[in-house]
Parts: sequence; structure tokens; C-alpha cells
Amino acid sequence: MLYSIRMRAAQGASHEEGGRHISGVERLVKKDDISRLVQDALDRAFLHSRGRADFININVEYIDESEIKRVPLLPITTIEVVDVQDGHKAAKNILMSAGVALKAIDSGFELLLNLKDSMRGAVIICSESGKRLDNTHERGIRVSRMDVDDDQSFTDLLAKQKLTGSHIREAVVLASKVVSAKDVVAELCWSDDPEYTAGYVASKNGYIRFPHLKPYGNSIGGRIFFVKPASNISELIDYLEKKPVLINTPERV
Ligand code: WAQ
Ligand code: MG
Repeated sequence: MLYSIRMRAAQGASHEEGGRHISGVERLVKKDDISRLVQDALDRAFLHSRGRADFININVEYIDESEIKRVPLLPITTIEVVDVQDGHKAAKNILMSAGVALKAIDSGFELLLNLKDSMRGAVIICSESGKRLDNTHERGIRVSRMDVDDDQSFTDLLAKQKLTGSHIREAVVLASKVVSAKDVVAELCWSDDPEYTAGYVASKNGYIRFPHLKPYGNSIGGRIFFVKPASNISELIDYLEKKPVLINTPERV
């Protein structure tokens, strides 16, 4: 039996009342793990580098096993870049090779670089025209109800590539769900944690990370989902927010 745990923390007011987004958690876990992971989520909300959380919303919800979809974990590659400028250039090239038009790449970067503060969710953009297609304004789409099928084999797989920490774990899980949606062409992301400068481009080709997509100390991050023209946006949002998805790590060799 699995349960979805979702946490979102805000400062100044609740998210609904315009509070500043601090942090969030999305997990699918066994019943025995709920109390430990709810505690972890609370600790994260209270100890976050983006600031003090005043409003914490934690939601625990039963998931019907028959609803769960399984999708493969994306393979991970790191492209070494020397600085943010180099990182942006490399990320743009990868987006282009994933099939995103230059116009759309430019509007995705422009949108993220002009944010006044981080949103709590992602923006959907047409991969050809670059037009924003969701109408969630400053809220964004929050991808929820996903996790890895087997924590230990995921940890082992990451350790083999000398990758550790919660940022990458959560990002690879989220990206694996996002690119499993049929209308998604690619995702662009960088962290909103001031000390975390890495970001990635994900597509059906894999999860490609860049150590520098944002200057150190900057707490504005975000996510763009580039989708096919004529995508069914409400169906896509429903899949990303609601569909429970477990990410399968590859068989051990
Ligand atoms: N659904 C949609 N958008 C989200 C979600 C979600 N569940 N969680 C976060 N976001 C958006 C939101 O706008 C955040 O401000 C932004 O993404 C960044 O979120 O080393 O840490 O959780 O390979 O800060 C990527 C590189 C780290 C990891 C990403 O994102 C690596 C990261 P953060
Ligand atoms: Mg963050």
C-alpha cells in the first residue's frame, strides 16, 4: 500500500494568499515510512536556505495500486561547464537537439531569468512558438505523486556516478515523470536554493546536468516544460499533478 506525501512551505502568507515559496516535497511511500518522511518534510521546511517557513501544508493521501504507472529512470549525464554562460550555451544546444525551436528556447530562458522570485511550480511553453500555454500565472504546475520504486538501487546507481544529495534524487525522479508524458518534448530547470548552482535539461534522450546554470547565492530558480504544438494541456496537467508514477531503476548488473 502506498501513500502520497506532499509538502509545500511558504513565507509571509500561505501560497494561496501570495506567500513566498520556500520548499516542497513529493513522495510515494509505504505506510511504515510515513511518520519518518513527514518529519523529514517538516525539518526541510523549517531549515531551508531560502528562508524561514511560516505556512506549511502537508498532505498524506492513500494511493490505489491499480492507478500506478511505471516508467523508466532517465539515464544521467553530466556536462562539465566552466561558468553560467558556458552552462546556458550547453543547455541551449541540448534543448535544440531534443527538438525545441530556438525561439522557444529563448523565451524559456527569458522567462526564468526575468522571474522576480521563484514560483512553486513549472511553466508550460510551446516547443515551437515559445508561447506560454498554461494559465496558472505565478503559481505554476506542481508535479506530484511520484517516487522511485527502489530507494536502495537508486542510491547505488547514483553513488556509482559519484552523485549524492537530495537535489539530484528528486530532480531525476521529477524529470523522469515529466518526460514520460507524451506531449512533453523537454524540460529545463535550475534550482531555487541559493547555494545550489546546478541545473539540467531532460528529454526522452536522458537527464543532462550542468554544474552551473545559475550564479552562487542566487535564490531564483524554476522549471520550463516544452511541449508539442497542439498538446492537450489540461490532460497533461492532470497527468503531472495527479497520476501516481513509480520510476523503475534499471536492473542491477
Ligand atoms: N513541480 C513543478 N515544479 C517544481 C516542483 C514540482 N514538484 N518542485 C520545484 N519546482 C520548480 C519551482 O519553480 C522551484 O522554484 C524550481 O522548480 C526549482 O526547484 O545536481 O533543486 O527543488 O542534477 O530548487 C537540479 C539539478 C536541482 C540537480 C533542481 O530544484 C542535479 C532543484 P528546486
Ligand atoms: Mg529548492
